[in-house]
Amino acid sequence: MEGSLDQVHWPNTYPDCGGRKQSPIDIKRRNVKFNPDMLQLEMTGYGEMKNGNFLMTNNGHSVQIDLPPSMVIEKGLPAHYTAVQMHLHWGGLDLEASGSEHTVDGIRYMAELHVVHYNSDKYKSFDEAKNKNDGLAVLAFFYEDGHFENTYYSDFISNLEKVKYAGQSMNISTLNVRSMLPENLAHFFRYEGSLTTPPCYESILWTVFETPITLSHNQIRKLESTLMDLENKTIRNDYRMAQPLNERVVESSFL
Ligand code: GRE
Ligand code: ZN
Repeated sequence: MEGSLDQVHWPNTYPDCGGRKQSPIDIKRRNVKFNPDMLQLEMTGYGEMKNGNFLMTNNGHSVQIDLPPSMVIEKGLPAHYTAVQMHLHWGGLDLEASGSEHTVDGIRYMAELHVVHYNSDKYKSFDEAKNKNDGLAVLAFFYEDGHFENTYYSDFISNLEKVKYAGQSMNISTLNVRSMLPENLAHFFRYEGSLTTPPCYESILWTVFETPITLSHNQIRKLESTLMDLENKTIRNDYRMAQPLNERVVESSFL
């Protein structure tokens, strides 16, 4: 979709993209502030769901799975947040390009998962919440490559072939989001930011987990090479460059 050159012009059309609380950011460990009051998240309904109807879509710039309202973050955030969708951002085949949006001390990971939620204590829907400053919470996870196939991703990776072209979608009947996350959820960073695509609303409380998810080299390669955009070009490098931190502080749950 947007090459990194176009990103500079986003604020012309979408003023929020030029705001002071934009995402993603480079997380600099030495500037992070430990907050011992930040507790591990408690999620309900993230485990195995059977006989469901979960839509998986190639929207032309990413792959998205719509999530059911039974998935709720009950504790660890300022309100209850209900899941809406998850999607990924990745790099490309050539340049051995990594494609995470957030970086840590300048290091870019292979890819990044966003599990998007809205504040369901205060708002009735994602659409109502998306442009409110307390509207959204996104859980972000990094991917790294390793030697072993991550079997919790086998179905997801093979389904990519079925939504190869922009606009295609399919139904998934079994989904276990918890199994697609790292085992250790204790270490995370938190800060106030924005959507990483236009209109860049500054509505997201970000939780970026330190422990990455490991996929095999082959799985990463399939993620990077399968999906096509509206022009039938491989979707690659669908990440936004790091934005200025400005007056914000990044907190961590760990020392
Ligand atoms: C996006 O990539 O467009 C996005 C996020 C997080 C929340 C919502 C959203 O990165 O649309
Ligand atoms: Zn995203």
